[in-house]
Amino acid sequence: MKTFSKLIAITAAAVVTSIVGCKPRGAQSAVGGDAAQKTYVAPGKYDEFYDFVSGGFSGQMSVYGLPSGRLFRVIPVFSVDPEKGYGYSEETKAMLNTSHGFVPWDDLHHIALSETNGIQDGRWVFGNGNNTPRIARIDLKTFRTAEILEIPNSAGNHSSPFITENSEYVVAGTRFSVPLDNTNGDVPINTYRQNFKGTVSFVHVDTSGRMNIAFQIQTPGVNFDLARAGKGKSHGWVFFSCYNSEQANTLLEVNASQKDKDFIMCVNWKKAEEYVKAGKAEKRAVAYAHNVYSELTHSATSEIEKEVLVLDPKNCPDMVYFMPCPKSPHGCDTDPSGEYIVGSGKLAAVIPVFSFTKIQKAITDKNFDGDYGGIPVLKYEAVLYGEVQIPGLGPLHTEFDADGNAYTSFFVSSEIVKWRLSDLKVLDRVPTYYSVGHLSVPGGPTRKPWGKYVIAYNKITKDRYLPTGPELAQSAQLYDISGEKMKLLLDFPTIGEPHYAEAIPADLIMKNSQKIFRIEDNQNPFAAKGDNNARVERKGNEIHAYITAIRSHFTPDNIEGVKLGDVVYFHVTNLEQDWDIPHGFAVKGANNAELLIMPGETQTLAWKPDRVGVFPIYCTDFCSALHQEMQGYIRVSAPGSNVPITFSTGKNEGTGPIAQNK
Ligand code: K7E
Ligand code: CUA
Repeated sequence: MKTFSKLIAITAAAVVTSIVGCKPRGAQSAVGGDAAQKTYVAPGKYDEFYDFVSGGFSGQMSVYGLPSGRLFRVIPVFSVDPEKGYGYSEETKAMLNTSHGFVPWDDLHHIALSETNGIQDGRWVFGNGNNTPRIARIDLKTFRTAEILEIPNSAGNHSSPFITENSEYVVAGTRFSVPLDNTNGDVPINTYRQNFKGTVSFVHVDTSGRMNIAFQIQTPGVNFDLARAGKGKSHGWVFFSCYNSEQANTLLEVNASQKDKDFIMCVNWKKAEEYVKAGKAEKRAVAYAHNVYSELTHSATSEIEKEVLVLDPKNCPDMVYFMPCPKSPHGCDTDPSGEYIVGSGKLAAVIPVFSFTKIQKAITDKNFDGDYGGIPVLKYEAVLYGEVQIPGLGPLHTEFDADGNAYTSFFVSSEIVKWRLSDLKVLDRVPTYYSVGHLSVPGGPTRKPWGKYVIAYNKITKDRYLPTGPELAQSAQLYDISGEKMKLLLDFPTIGEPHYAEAIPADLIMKNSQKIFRIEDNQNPFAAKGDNNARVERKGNEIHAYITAIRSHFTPDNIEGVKLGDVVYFHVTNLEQDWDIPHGFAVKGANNAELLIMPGETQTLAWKPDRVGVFPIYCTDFCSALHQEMQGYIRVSAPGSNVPITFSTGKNEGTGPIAQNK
């Protein structure tokens, strides 16, 4: 084993040396000779971490192993996915319902793993829909989207979904301020300052994972960008960065970069809870979808909720404060102790670090610098712990290790800078290839960072990969942070544009991984729990085919009596009770996708035949040596035909000699 990995290391070093000629100088010097050894996970061995990576404008989330960078799974969240039938099957369509109807796409930026006592617990991972404001919860037993909640009074759910220490809340701050849903939205755009408002939402997560909007806080019309919950001593608070305190509504590039400082908004959510209890929140009429997938019925339901509770800081003193933060803050990150809040002004020359203790003191002393839209503004000097000087250009996001160090990404200068929280001294910097956005340390946003690695999620790859036409691979880079100096270990391409990611030790998740769904528990009303329940029924112009699938046939596999103008619902139940034996189901000409049905599950494909004829059906997932035999036929007759409904498996064989090809 030892010699083997040595060999790998030598080979990798040779490869690196042989390609330096066509690489920028920094690229090769950044890779250490032992990089291959440190990322090599031998065949049959497991990775140490699961890495959940946002898919940006793909609307998906993807799951990689670390340190290998191997892709395990793409989880469709806000996007339809033909691979899994998600958003195409009748059972999953409701997951993508919104108050705007069916929205089969979104822009997923941020990942939040559930926490207990500020430590990742491996139950769920949350993701935000940035475009049509939504928060999704993925169940990590099944790696499937279990719930999607739309956020009303919001337009651009970017500052989301950041989670509190015990998963009490995931938050959602609106990127765009807009006229609120219960007001007349038909106003001139240049009445922004009069009519546009911001909101931040606190979405409660109960012990089963179910989300509901506990309350919203109405704010002045700024753009909320990112957020982090307090932890430890700052538990009970959430910090939201915001820009456009100028309240510009056009050419924000210039007009929202006027002021020397924008804000981090500090929200005391324990106080907010008290105000809600005391009846200070106003009930407002809104409409938003709440979609839940049940593992018992194997189906999603979508309800439109009609009301939300809104707190106005004007009526709720001591709940919300603004803290000045230099020039258009983006990232807003809290350290493992909860004492430090790190702002990252995209256009700033320093990284301001705020002290929670000082924030509390400034509040007690009323050390304010006036107010902004009626909300007290804390004095910058009074809450500042210090500034990291000359760190780099364009700081975006900061993560932490367990040893008191912070890692900040710099988009403009394309680097990761390591600095120390105690004295704000820069300790190390490494280049990224290129233009890093978020970065992520396993457990980095929690009270207990697991450390070991920092991963850069890059916006541009230029020459790092084989060219693939006009659009090049998106990419991540893995760095070793176990020593004093950061060391580049690996590049790996990603699905969609990666923004944020969170990594978690594999054993916190793999032990809970679901293997099958018990067929006895299947409560899908269209399930056929055995071949004797398989049948085809006509209801007006609907044909319901209750089909079972088991290696390697469908029951029934010959269906006749369908007429043009009918809609056929194939309700396919996978009778297997073995791990890793899904069956697929497809029919020629269907205007949707396949079904991919897990063991014990029922899924439904709706098909409207467009012509008379005989159509093949088949299993799409290679399930046995006789997978290719897992097929059948469905006959579609003319509208007036008198062909009766018949169905069977193994009983309809033709007779006579094998036909000659004439
Ligand atoms: Cu910096 Cu949308 Cu978190 Cu991307 S955001 S990088
Ligand atoms: Cu079932 Cu292939």
